[in-house]
Amino acid sequence: MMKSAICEMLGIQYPVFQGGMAWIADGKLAAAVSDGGGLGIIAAGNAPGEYVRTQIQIARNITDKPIGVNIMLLSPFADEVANIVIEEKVQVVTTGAGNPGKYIKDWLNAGIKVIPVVASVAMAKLMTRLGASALIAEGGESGGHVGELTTMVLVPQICDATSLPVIAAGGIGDGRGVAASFMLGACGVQMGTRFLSANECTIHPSYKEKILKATDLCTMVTGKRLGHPVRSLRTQFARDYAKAEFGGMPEEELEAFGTGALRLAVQEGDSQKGCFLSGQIAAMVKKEQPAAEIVKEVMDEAEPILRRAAQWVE
Ligand code: TUI
Repeated sequence: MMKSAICEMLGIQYPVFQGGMAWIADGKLAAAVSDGGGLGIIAAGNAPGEYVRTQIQIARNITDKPIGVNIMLLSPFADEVANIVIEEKVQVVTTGAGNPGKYIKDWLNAGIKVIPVVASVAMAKLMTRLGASALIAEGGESGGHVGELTTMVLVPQICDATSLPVIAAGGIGDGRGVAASFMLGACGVQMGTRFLSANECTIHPSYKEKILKATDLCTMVTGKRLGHPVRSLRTQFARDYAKAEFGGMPEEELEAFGTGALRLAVQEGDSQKGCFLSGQIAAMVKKEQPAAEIVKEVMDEAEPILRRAAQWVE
């Protein structure tokens, strides 16, 4: 059984976070992960505060274990959600796609553990100075909004730049990824794509099927021109978007092209117009199973790998 600093800090059994995937990570999925001993995280995405409050309450009705909320800082409702997590006494807040600096003091004063996603050393240092509780170092192998650096390169540099516990994210899909993350200096992992196949994950069946059928080269990054690069499955929509992006479509038209595409993928499974966010590990997702089983399975796989690692120096 592997325990780490993050387990102690948060009172969780396994150092496994479920990523706060917009439109996907609801109260039901988060509760299943937390109930399984990991940290389930509700995604606020672009949703209004009251949606997030409802999801927190749904999770609380399923589990009394700690849960987290991920605040997507580009959301027009970020301020509103920032207050709701305080009112609802959420145990952990993670943030993505920006600098959460203006909220950190209030969250810490409310007793919330604050764990920003960082994609650079500069942001890691700033968050450390502002009193963050831990950091998630997310490499560009992840699905959704991606930074420049890979997990292999980012995690050790973030570990060198901070004394806080570091959670590795991006490109982790099984126990080998967990073990490698610990080798890089992390004391926990966050996985998103792997949880898309969880029984409790309520995405459209055709989204799940696309993930289960994915192969190694199935994802691509679009959106660089508008400053928000996003990794998704290489579907018709992603190809069309890339063509428009490089073909000189005016920026406002390009913006409109992408609007609503996440919802269409998650709720309608729309293969033509949906944007199916996915990390590069999609090809490693092989079966549907309970979220709790995923948490336990990756940790059970990691343990013997880390034990065997000693053989290299014998
Ligand atoms: O946030 C994510 N992944 C996401 S957010 C999302 S929804 C979306 N909607 C519209 C446009 C774009 C995305 C889908 N997936 N991951 C966490 C993450 N945060 N990855 C990278 C970062 C990040 C990037 C820059 C964190 C901080 C940062 O700081 C820049 C600055 O200086 O403000």
